[in-house]
Formats: sequence, C-alpha cells, structure tokens
Amino acid sequence: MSHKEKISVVLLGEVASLKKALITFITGKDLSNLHRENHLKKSTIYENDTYQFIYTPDMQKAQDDIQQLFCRTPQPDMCLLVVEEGFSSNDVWRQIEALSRKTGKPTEEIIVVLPSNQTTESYPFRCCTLVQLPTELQNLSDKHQGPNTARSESPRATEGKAAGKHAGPTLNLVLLGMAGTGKSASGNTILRSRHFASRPSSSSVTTECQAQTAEVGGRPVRVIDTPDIFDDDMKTSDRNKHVSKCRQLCGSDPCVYILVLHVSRFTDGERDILKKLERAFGKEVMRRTVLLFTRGNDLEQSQMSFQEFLSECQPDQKKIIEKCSNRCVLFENTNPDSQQVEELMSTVDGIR
Ligand SMILES: Nc1nc2c(ncn2[C@@H]2O[C@H](COP(=O)(O)OP(=O)(O)O)[C@@H](O)[C@H]2O)c(=O)[nH]1
Ligand SMILES: [Mg+2]
Repeated sequence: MSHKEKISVVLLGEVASLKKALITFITGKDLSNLHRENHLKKSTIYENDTYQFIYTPDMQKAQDDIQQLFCRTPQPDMCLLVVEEGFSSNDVWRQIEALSRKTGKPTEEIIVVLPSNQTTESYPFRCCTLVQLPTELQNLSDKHQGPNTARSESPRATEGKAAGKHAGPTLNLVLLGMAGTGKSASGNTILRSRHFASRPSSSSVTTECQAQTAEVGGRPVRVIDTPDIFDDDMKTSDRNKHVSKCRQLCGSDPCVYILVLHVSRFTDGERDILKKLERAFGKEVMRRTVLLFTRGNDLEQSQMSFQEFLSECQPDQKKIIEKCSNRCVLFENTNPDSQQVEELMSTVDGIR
C-alpha cells in the first residue's frame, strides 16, 4: 500500500495518554517515552502499513492546527474523539458541535471512542469502544480497497455492494417524523418494495431504526426508517439509543434527513420539531433536511395544488418550510409512482 493510499485517522481529545494508547493499541508503536511537551504544540503523524494516525494537541490550544487538517485534500478518512472515564455526554456533544462548526465535518462523521467498559447504546453521538475500534477501522479499510479485494467483508460493505456497482459513497436518507405521518410507507415508495412495516395504528408500528439499501435513480441509497423519536413521552435514554443506532446505520456515509409530515395534519408536537431534530442530530441538520409531505391525494381531492398548500399553511408550518430553505416534496404512497421519487432525489441533489 503506497503512502497515499493509507487510511488517515485524526485523533482528537483532551487526554494525551488516551490518544497515545490508542495509537499503540492499533499500530503496536510504543509512545510512552515521548515527551509530553512535544504533543502540546502541533499535530504529529504515526503510521503503519495501513493507517496514518494524526495525533492532534489539545483542542483548546491548537484550534487552527486542527482546522487546517480538514482543509487539506483529500480530507482525513476518519475523525476520532477519544474521551476518558467519567465523561459527560453533554460536554462531549458540545465538543462535537464545536468541532463540526470549526472543521465543516458533519457531527455524524465524528466518532467518539469510549472507554472499553462502556456500552455504545445510550449516547446521542456516534461512538464505539476501544475494543470495537479495530472493526470500525477494518470496515473503513474494506471500503477503501474496493470490491475486488480478497479481504473478508463487513456486513456494511456487503450491503453497499448489494446496492449496485457504482463508485462513491452510499447516500443515507434518514426518515424522521411523528408516528403515523407515513415514514415507513415513504421508505417503501423510495425503495420500490414493501420493506418496512406500515399500517394504520394508534401506537407506533416501527419500534426500532432499520436500514435497507437499494439503487435509487442510479445510485446506492440507504433508506433508514425510524420510530417516532419526537414523541414527548419517550424516555431520553430510549431516544438517545435510537439516535445512536441511527448514526451507526449511517456509518461514515453522507446523510440527508427527510422530515415526513402529513398534508392534512399539523400537530402541537410538530410546532417545534426542528428544535427536537437539532437536539438529536446537531445544529447543521436543517441545512440537510428535506420536508416530505404525504397524502398528496388529500390535496387533489380538495383541488388544491402543492404550491397553494405551501403558501396557505399555518404560520408555524411555514417557518419550518422556510428554515429548510423551501425544500419540500409531495408523496402519495398509495400510488408509488417513480416521478415523486425522482423529485425527491433532485431536491436531495440540491443539498449536496
Ligand atoms: N392515503 C395515504 N395513506 C398513507 C400515505 N402514507 C402513509 N399512509 C398510511 O398511513 C398509515 C401510517 O403510515 P406509516 O408509514 O406506518 O407511518 P409511520 O408511523 O410514520 O411509519 C398507514 O396506514 C399508511 O398506509 C399516503 O401518502 N397516502
Ligand atoms: Mg413506521
């Protein structure tokens, strides 16, 4: 593997000894004798045949140095934030948001490396333990090497191949919204198969995040269906668990969030839905959100065009539309024709 082909991994975090331990764990290089002062000033590269680890100094002291790492081409392949025992989930999330603002890296692409005794289920950010890290790196390495490699493949790499022979990352479409708005039905329309359970119910039919990959409009797309994570009655720990699962399903691929709404219904719980969305997926989420309105036939029956509907809807709903830069599409899931999916994909393309 040539120098250029190495997988570059940026290591961030306040505790130097943890970052050094991680490099030792993966590369076998013993960094324990290195002077601490060297690490306070600038980034340092440690590598083996496969990986190039970019050790960064304390984020507070080297903000510009870190920012520059993300300005170069190609961008680092992976960004790890190493945290110590007893960390605060809120502090870590704030660090992720600050890093994302500084570097332009989406929050979902920053992976938190937790101490090995933690479980990854209950956090609102993407994470793995030190013990799980080699698998994450292996997945990345598999992706890098492309489909003609003899290496064993991760489930995610296999899933990607099932989506088609196209180069480039799989695009994640994350379906979000209140229960009964038609997330699962819209997922099925996009996938052109009845993959997700969808039926009338007073309680949530979808109880876990699920992903299915298919070729949509000639490109690999991973559709992620979610339960109603905006339900005010949901326990925070359960919400965090779903968000964390959703991030895991997205992997390091780009994400577009599809907020599913119902043309004939706008509930109190939806008034501040963007705030809830931001809390779950980070500040930049609105820049990457498309509003998908279901039940297009209801408009047809009232002889109303979609444009009329958008201009006449409630003020709070209008604010949501404006905040998402008027990226709106109309679906009728009982008539899953491909034109509505094409419109969705061209709106999604407008974001990227
Ligand atoms: N008429 C009509 N019904 C829809 C549409 N989208 C979803 N539904 C129905 O609404 C109900 C709830 O849909 P579902 O996909 O399970 O909602 P979810 O809870 O958001 O996943 C189901 O009975 C769907 O068949 C649509 O565009 N038109
Ligand atoms: Mg559902």
